[in-house]
Amino acid sequence: MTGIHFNWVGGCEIPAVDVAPNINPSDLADCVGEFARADAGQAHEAIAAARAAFPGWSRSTPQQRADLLDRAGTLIHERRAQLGELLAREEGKPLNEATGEVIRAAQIFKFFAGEPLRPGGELMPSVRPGVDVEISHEPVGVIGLITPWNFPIAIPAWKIAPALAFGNCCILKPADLTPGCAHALVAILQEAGAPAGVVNLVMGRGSVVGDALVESPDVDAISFTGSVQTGRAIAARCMQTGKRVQCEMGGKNPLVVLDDADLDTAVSVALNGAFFSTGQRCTASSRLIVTEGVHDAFVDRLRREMLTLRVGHALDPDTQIGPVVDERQLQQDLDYIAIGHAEGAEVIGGSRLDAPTAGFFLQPALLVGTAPGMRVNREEIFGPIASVIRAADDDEALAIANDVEFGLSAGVCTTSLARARRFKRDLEAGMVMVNLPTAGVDYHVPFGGRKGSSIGPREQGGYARQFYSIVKTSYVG
Ligand code: UN1
Repeated sequence: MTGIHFNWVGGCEIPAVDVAPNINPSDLADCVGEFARADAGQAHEAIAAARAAFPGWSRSTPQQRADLLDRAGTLIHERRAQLGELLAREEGKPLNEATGEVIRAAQIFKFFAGEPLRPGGELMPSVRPGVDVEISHEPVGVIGLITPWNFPIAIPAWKIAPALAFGNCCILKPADLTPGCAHALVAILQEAGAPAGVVNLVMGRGSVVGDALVESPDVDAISFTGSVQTGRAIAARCMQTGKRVQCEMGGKNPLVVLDDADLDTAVSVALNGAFFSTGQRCTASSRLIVTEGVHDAFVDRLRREMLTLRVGHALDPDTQIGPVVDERQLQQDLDYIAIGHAEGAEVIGGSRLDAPTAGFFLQPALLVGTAPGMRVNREEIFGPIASVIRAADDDEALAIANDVEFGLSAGVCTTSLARARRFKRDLEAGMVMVNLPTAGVDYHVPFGGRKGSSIGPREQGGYARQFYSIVKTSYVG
């Protein structure tokens, strides 16, 4: 990928008013390409293009929508090697994980290709004689999709695919750090035959393009994934401007390891959940809450295995943990390691690493001997850093797990069915994982959280219909 990559508005690439380089975090000498940055005027052009396309697309047949999404899924899958390499280069995920994410994006399009064809309405008699009531789902309109850098193809896919499946037009505003996958995805949708204006791409700054989408009276809904601070501000503005809104934000996900856990399972679940994808997942296990009987054995094994994880260039086949996404995030990670140390944690790992290429490499870190009230146990870090909290028993472990403002994902490792049932019931989280990592979710089932983690209906699977369509109740006499 070289040269300038332009924004897509109304089915055409539009001239760039500003461009920014997309730098590989594994190798700062590698520029993935130059990407356009839109101004507010171009964001408004995209909104107008989506509005103009809406009457046609909202009345398209289920077959037309199914065919478009199916073709897009096929093209993504065919190009998985090339797209996986692009993702690994721009975001820093190791190539196998990056390619896995591309395949997941293809699967998402294939799943949503079936959605327009699945029945969605109800018909029932009225309480009044001679009257029927129909409950149907209609497209919402023009939807602004604001996506983060950590899943640069899967998250745009799981917002664009249901938006289109249910007859909406959309404007994608990808994260500034990862425009490449978004650009490639929108180009594939054009190639697959998306009518002009149905999908628009407006790369640029959140404070310019994101704000334009949130403020515009011609945008009917916003789906956002990103930080708590931005999500809350977006949700508040959407309320004021009368928009439907869905925000997936932070997590401080607990993984509870109980005395009777299988140690091999618990250690591999913790390693994967806490450190894979460089811990840059809102579903990452950042608090490992371990009961007394297994604490020392668990920490000992986890420490040893964590220190063998190979950190390196995302395209190196031996790499298990890629770089941190950028300098700012790396600094935030190092700051939290220092804060944990100052708060009294024993810090294992966590040094900045040198590699043959200049990049943002950080050795994973385990913070041992932490207390639930420490900042490292309350604030989302978003790096390869996990803290360990010792709990006296199941009751205390559960209380600690729930004692944060977030509630996205939560895990428990146990061999007891009764304990698993109890934690499944009582963990305050949108998703509970038993003997599985807190991160790494299926694409055909609901995704989302509770408390400070989420606002609005769930994403993904059949539940996506709740956000991307609007219910109409018709009375026929
Ligand atoms: C996953 O864990 O498979 O931004 C998905 C995030 C989430 C997606 C996590 N929205 O990390």
